[in-house]
Amino acid sequence: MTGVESDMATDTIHHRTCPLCEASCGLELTIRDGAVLRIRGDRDNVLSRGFICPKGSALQKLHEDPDRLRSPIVRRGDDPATATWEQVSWDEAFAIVEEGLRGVQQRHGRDAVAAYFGNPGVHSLGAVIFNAPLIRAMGSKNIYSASTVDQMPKHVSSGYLFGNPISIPVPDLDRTDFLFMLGANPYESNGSLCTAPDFPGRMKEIRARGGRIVTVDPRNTKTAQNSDEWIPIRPGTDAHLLVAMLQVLFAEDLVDLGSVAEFTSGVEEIADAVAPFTPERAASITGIPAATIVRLARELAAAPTAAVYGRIGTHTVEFGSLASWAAEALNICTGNLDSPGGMMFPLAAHESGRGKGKGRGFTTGRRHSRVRNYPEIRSEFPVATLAEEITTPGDGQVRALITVAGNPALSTPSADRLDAALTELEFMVCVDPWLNETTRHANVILPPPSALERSDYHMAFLAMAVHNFAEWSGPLFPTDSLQESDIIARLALIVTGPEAGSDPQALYDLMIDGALQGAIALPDSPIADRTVDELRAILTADPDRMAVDHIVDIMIRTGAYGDWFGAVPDGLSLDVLADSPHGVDLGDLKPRLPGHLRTESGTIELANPAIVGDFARLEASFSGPLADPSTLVLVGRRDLRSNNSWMHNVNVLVKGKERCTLNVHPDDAERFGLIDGGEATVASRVGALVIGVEVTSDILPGVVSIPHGWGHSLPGVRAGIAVGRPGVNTNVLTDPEQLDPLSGNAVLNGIPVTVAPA
Ligand SMILES: Nc1nc2c(c(=O)[nH]1)N[C@H]1C(S)=C(S)[C@@H](COP(=O)(O)OP(=O)(O)OC[C@H]3O[C@@H](n4cnc5c(=O)[nH]c(N)nc54)[C@H](O)[C@@H]3O)O[C@H]1N2
Ligand SMILES: Nc1nc2c(c(=O)[nH]1)N[C@H]1C(S)=C(S)[C@@H](COP(=O)(O)OP(=O)(O)OC[C@H]3O[C@@H](n4cnc5c(=O)[nH]c(N)nc54)[C@H](O)[C@@H]3O)O[C@H]1N2
Ligand code: SF4
Ligand SMILES: [Mo]
Repeated sequence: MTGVESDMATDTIHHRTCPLCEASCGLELTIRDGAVLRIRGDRDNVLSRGFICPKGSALQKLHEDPDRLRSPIVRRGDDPATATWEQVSWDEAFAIVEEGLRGVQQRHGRDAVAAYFGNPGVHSLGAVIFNAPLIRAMGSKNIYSASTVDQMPKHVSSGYLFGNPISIPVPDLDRTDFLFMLGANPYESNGSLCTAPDFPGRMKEIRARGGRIVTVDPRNTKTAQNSDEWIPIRPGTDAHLLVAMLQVLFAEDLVDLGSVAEFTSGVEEIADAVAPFTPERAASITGIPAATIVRLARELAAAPTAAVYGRIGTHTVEFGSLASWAAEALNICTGNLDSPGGMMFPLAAHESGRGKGKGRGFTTGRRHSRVRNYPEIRSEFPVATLAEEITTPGDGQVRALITVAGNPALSTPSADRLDAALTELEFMVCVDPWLNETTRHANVILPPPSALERSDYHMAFLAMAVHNFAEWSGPLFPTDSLQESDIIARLALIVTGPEAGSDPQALYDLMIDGALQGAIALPDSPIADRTVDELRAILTADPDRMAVDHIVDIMIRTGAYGDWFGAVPDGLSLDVLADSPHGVDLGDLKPRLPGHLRTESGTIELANPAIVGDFARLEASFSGPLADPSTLVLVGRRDLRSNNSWMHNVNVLVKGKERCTLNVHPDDAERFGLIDGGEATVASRVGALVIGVEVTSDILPGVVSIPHGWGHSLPGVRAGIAVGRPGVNTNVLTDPEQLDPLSGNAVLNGIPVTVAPA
C-alpha cells in the first residue's frame, strides 16, 4: 500500500494529508491489526512541521463512526420523521436514481434538475475532479454551491482585477513584516483561502522576527488577542474602512505600485472614486476613530512588506465584493501584490504556470435565475435563491435536486425555509456519508468511502499554500464500496441520458485521453512526438491507482514542475510524490505577474466598471441601516473543534461546555435583561430561536454572536452523538433577501436582530 512504511514488527506507519480543513496538515497514522492506533502530526512534513489540531486526530473517529453510511440507502415513507431507510445494492440505488432524475428531466426539462455542491467536496479529490463533468452533463442552469455562503466575493474581485476568478493571492506569511487581517480567525479556523498549517505558529514567527499583526474583528478573538493590535469594527463595514485607507494613500501621496506599476490600469479612476470616502466619514460607520484609520494606512505604506488579508467577516457581508476588492487594491497600491512578503500567487504542482498574460476576462450574467432574476456568477446562482426556485410554480421550476457533500438545510440563509422546500421535490439524491438535516429528505443516499479509504491530493488548497508544496497519498484502507469519483461519474452518465451507458470507465477514458491529447498538442510540447496510448500505459502501470490518480498524475507530469513523462529529468510525477511521504518542497512563492493575468487588457484592471459602479451603493449606505449604531446585529463564529455542520457526531469534539451559545457584551446583557447562563430569544426579520446566553466582554457592544452548523434536533437525523447535543441553527435568522449584489453571496454577518430573555 502506498505511503506505508514498516515501523515496529506489528505496527505500520502511514502518512497522509488531513483533508478536514484548508490547512492540509501532514499526518502520521500508526496502524495496528488493521485499525488506526494513533494519529499525530507528521514532524517531518515540509509544510506543516508536525502541527495537528483536535480534528485531525478525529479522522479515525469519523472513519469508525457507526452512523456513517457504508452502502446506499433508500427512503420508504414521505415524512422524514417516520420514514424508514432500506439498504440496497449500488445497482438498485442507481436504477432508482435513473428513474427519478430522468423522469423529472423528461416531464419538466433539464433546468428542473438542480444541484448543490457543498464544502467537503472541495476536500475530496473525486468530487473536485468529477463535479464539473456532472454539471456539464446536467445541462441545467440551476447550479448552486456553498461558494455563495462563503468566498464568492473573492472570486468576483479576482475576476475583475486579474481576469480569473480563481487567481487568489495569499499572504506570504513566512516572509511578511506586517499582516493586516480582517474578518479571519485562524486560531479557530486554521486559515482559509490561505493554506498555512500552524497559522498560529506562523503568526508567532512574524512577531518574533519583529513584524507586526493587526486584526480587525467585532470580536476580540484568540487571533486578535495574539496580534499586536485588535481593531474592533461594526459588522459589515470593512469596505468603508478599506476604501478610506485607500483614500488616505492617495490624499497623502503614499501610493507606490512597485513591481506591478507597469501593468496596472485604472489608478486615476480609483483615486477619484475613493476621494469622497474620508477617514472621518468611515469612522462614523465603522466605529474606528479617523486617526486610527489614517495611522493604519500610513503603517501599511511604510512597512517594508505587508499583506492585507480578509476572510469570512469581510466576504459574507453586504459589501463583500467591494471589501474583497479594496483589500487587494491596498495590496496593489502599496506595492505588496506579487512581491515577497506581500500577497502572492502560489504555483502548485498540478498547475501549468504557462500563460500569455492576457485572456478573455471575467463576465457574469450569461443567464438569470427564474424567480429573482439574479445573474449567474461562475455558472451558478446564489444558494439563497434555491428555496424559491423549488417552491414557486411555473416553467423551469426546480423539481429534483442532487446534493454532493452539502448540508444546505442547515448551512444557508433561512435554512428552515429551504428545509421545508425540500419536501416539495419530486426527487432528491444525495452523495453523502451521513443521514443528516438535508439528506433526510433524499429518496436515495449514495455514501462515498471515508477519507482513509481514498486517495488524497488536496488540489484546491495546494493552489493557495503559503509555500509551494506537493503531497499525495493513496488509500490507507481498501474498500468494497464505490469511490466518490465512481458515484459522481455514474450520476453524470445518468443525467446525460440513456445513450451515455452506465460504465464510468467510459467517462474516465474520455477525460484521460482528452487531457493527454491536450498536453501532446500544446505549442512546444515536450511530448509532441508521443502517443496517447503510450502515455496512458505509463499512467496505468500501477494497478492500485484509480481514475482520479491518473488525472492528477497527468496534471502534475505536464505541470510547472512536471517530468513530462520522462522528457524532463528530475521532474515531478505521482510516483515521485508517492515516494515522498512528507511532501515535496517546491520553494518559496515567486512573482507570477504579468504572465498570470487573464484580463483582456493584459493589465490588473483596478477600475472595472462593476466595482466602480458599486461606490454609489457604498455612498448610499452612509444614510442607510448600516449607519445606525443603535441596531443590534448578529455575527457568526467558529471554534477549533467544530467544522461547519458535520463533525458534531464525534464525542471528543463535542464534549465539555456548551459552545452553541449567544455571546453578548455585559452592557447589552444589562440593557436587554439577559444573564450569563440564562436563555434568550433572538429574532430577525425572517425567524427566531431560543439559545443559552454567554456574557463576554470580548465582543463589541451592539453585536451578538452565534456559531453556525448546529441545530441537529430535526426528526430523522441519524447521528447518535450529535442529536444529544443539538444546539440551534443560527441560519433561521439569516435573511435570503440580503445579498452582496456583485457576487450573490449571502449576508451572514451583520444581521439586524432583537434579543430578549426567553
Ligand atoms: N450563519 C452562517 N452560515 C454559514 C457560515 C457562517 O459563517 N455563518 N459559513 C458558511 C460556509 S463558509 C460554508 S463552507 C458552508 C458549508 O455549507 P455546506 O457545505 O452545505 O455544509 P457542511 O456543514 O460543510 O456539510 C457538509 C456535508 O458534506 C458531508 N460530507 C462530509 N464529508 C464528505 C465527503 O467526503 N464526501 C461527501 N460527498 N460528503 C461529505 C457531510 O455529511 C455534510 O452533509 O456553511 C456556510 N454557512
Ligand atoms: N474549526 C473550524 N475550522 C474551520 C471551519 C469551521 O467551521 N470550524 N470552517 C472552515 C470553512 S468552510 C471556512 S470558509 C473557514 C473560514 O475561516 P475564517 O474566515 O477564519 O472564519 P471565522 O473563524 O468564522 O472568522 C471570521 C471572523 O470574522 C468576524 N466578523 C464577523 N463579521 C465581521 C465583519 O463585518 N468584519 C470583520 N472584520 N470581521 C467580522 C467574526 O467575528 C470571526 O471572528 O474556516 C474553515 N475552518
Ligand atoms: S488544522 Fe485542519 S488540516 Fe490540520 S489537523 Fe486540524 S483539521 Fe486537519
Ligand atoms: Mo467555507
